[in-house]
Amino acid sequence: MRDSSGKDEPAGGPASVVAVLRHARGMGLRRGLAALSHVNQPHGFDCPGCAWPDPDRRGAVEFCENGAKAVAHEATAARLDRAFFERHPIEDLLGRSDHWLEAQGRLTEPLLRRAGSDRYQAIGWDEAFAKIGAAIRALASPHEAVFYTSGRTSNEAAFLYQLFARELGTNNLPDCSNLCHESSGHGLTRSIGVGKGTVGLADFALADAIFVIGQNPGTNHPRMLTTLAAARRRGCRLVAINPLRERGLVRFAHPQEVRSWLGGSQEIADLYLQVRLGGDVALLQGIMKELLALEDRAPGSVLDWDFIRRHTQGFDAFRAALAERPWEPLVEQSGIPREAMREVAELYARAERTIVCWAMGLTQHRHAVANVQEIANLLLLRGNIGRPGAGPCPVRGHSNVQGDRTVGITERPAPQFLAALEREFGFAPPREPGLDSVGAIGAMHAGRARVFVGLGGNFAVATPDTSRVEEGLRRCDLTVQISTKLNRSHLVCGREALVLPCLARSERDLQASGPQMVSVEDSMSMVHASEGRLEPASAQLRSEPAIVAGIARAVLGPASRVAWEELAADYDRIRDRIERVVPGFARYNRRVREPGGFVLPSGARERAFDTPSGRASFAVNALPDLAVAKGRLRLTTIRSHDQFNTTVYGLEDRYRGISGDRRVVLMHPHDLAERGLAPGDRVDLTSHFRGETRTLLGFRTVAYDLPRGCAAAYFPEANPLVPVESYAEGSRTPTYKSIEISVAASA
Ligand SMILES: Nc1nc2c(c(=O)[nH]1)N[C@H]1C(S)=C(S)[C@@H](COP(=O)(O)OP(=O)(O)OC[C@H]3O[C@@H](n4cnc5c(=O)[nH]c(N)nc54)[C@H](O)[C@@H]3O)O[C@H]1N2
Ligand SMILES: Nc1nc2c(c(=O)[nH]1)N[C@H]1C(S)=C(S)[C@@H](COP(=O)(O)OP(=O)(O)OC[C@H]3O[C@@H](n4cnc5c(=O)[nH]c(N)nc54)[C@H](O)[C@@H]3O)O[C@H]1N2
Ligand SMILES: [Mo]
Repeated sequence: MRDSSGKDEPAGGPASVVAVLRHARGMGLRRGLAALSHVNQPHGFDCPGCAWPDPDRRGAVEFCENGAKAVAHEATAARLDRAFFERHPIEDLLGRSDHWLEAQGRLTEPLLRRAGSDRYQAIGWDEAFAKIGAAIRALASPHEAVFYTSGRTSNEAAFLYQLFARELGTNNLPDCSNLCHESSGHGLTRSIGVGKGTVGLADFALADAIFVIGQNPGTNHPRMLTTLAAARRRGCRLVAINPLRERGLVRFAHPQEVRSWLGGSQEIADLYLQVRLGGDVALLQGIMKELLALEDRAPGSVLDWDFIRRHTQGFDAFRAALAERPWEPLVEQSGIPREAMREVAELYARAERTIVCWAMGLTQHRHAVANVQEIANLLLLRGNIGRPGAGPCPVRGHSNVQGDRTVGITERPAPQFLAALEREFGFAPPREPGLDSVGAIGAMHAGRARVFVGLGGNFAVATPDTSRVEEGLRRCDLTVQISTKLNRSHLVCGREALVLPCLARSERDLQASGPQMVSVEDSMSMVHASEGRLEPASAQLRSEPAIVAGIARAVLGPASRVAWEELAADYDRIRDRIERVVPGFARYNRRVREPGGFVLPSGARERAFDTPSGRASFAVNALPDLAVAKGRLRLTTIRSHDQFNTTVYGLEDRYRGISGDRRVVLMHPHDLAERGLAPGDRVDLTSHFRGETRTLLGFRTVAYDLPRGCAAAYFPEANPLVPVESYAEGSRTPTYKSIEISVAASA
């Protein structure tokens, strides 16, 4: 079996520094170190990696191994010129791996693939904008256009983008949030009236207990480990809930501390529960059942009755439902014995202040919204919300995914937001909901959506059901990708296709009024500035705000109510508009220039719950149906240590001890043996959903420490197995973490 005990090797440590230097060399060491010295510094740029916040007191080095990789790959010295596209027809590029495409370097000029042509050719910006203008104006309805956003886009670009879509007349604004934390937004809004977390970084220094559920911070939010290790050192208790024993949750050594070079490291989790895939509702209900039993034994000592009475509703129904629930299915679904649940309940009852963190392990299931509501239930029972050191903390993915939503990227805008937009700009925005990511796939496939524009991201690869998505994109009249790097979405073209190359976050952005900065919102609602410093990868690159403004003008023409050129010339003017439309941005331009920025207000943080009743709400959830047919497994898809979403940096999943191959499936040794398989065997994976099957050939088996009946494979290699109709109830997030599969030896 692979080493996943984590006993010997901590996450982080000297190996992280070695990895950073290797990637810095990849961008030319001088440009590399220059770039890294500006990451997450005042007057520098926000790390384009994850959305974990920056500490108040920053070190000279405020990035992690994987942030360094993200910067290194953005700041690479490699360039894609027009000769490259002459040499490589699209068919040839389609045969290359995602890793190879990414490694070719930065896009340098706008590209067009004309109808019937087999390759991209360079064109001018004006011609590119004119093409988009003509294609969108030719549509029978604005609802035939889809405007996708990935979460790296700045507040300024995102605000212009949604403004354009809504002046055009559609709310078709799907985004990566639909694929990511949408379930957190839904669950939290139902429970506490706001779709965001309520804690700040300072709360982690006060918490007595921290739960980390369905999240692998050692890889995906490495700077969070510094926070967790510090909490642990001062006696805070840590509970990890994860089917895989993730190294970073077991042991950590800070790569920038001398101690770590001498072998010093820090234990992370006190309790590590290897829950079965999808078993979190059962596990959390079991823990709460034990908690209520503790309260019954010593009434008034466990629950926060004052909080429950004054600030919540639905407690009696919740308690009654839990009391009736038998133990057997809770233990069976979660795979966790009752004694372990009691141990967690006791730990939780002793902690004065508790934070619960989570990520994709909870949000990408059919019952994902219920997962999030059970976390809210757990916190509400002891009043762990709206006071220091306590609260829910959905840890966001993309560095500005939260900010994009705040400034209007959503297919379901709130009426108040639309009213403010109408007041400010003088046009009537559309009221009917638009397409989300899953909806966009269906609409393109059915020919109801005919123009696709992607503001960043890699829609063809990040979404489920790859072949369905590709068919949909190919049926479009026009596909447009606004990107820094080549990826597969550029190669899955509509009748015509455009690639518009943009500035990256690390690069200087010069507009008519002078150098510009943008702003982003981190996972804890802090809005702060980001200013690129590097020379742009090509003189032809344009900024995202400038590109969006160019498209908007070309589509909407002189009749538009928005002064697009003025806004793109000076981003302060965009921020002034955001301030007048979105609550919480008062004195935006002034406050965003203060070191560290400012925090957006949230009622839940003050126990003012923006629900219909004005109270936080206990939710009663049925146990999900997790049964699979005999002989089948439940598959989850995970990130390796060497990728950022669909961008694959390398083939080294260091903490899991897997290297050289990404087409692998992790299985329990007994599940392998039961099928007559050995580690390293080639197998075919088939997913089963409503009588349909989807198959991937030739994966390699890896024996791994995870619960029986569960399996794991990498995102995005396994995406073709995920049916597009299989999504979370309520949030419509694809069930990337829960796919019924069968495994058979390859022929
Ligand atoms: N370096 C790097 N950083 C990143 C990213 C990246 O790709 N690379 N991606 C960014 C983005 S967009 C996001 S959203 C985040 C993602 O951050 P994570 O959510 O940490 O990413 P995943 O690899 O999807 O990990 C999910 C974790 O959930 C566990 N899990 C799977 N199924 C279940 C389950 O049923 N129950 C429980 N309890 N656990 C389960 C898996 O074992 C894994 O540890 O990271 C962001 N940061
Ligand atoms: N199976 C499976 N699928 C998943 C997930 C999973 O856990 N399992 N996770 C889902 C999640 S959480 C997410 S967030 C989505 C991610 O979905 P996306 O956000 O669509 O995908 P990314 O891979 O992050 O996008 C990478 C591309 O963005 C472009 N890019 C990078 N930087 C910039 C920039 O500054 N500006 C612009 N314009 N473009 C830029 C580059 O061209 C790069 O190729 O994937 C989802 N898909
Ligand atoms: Mo994400």
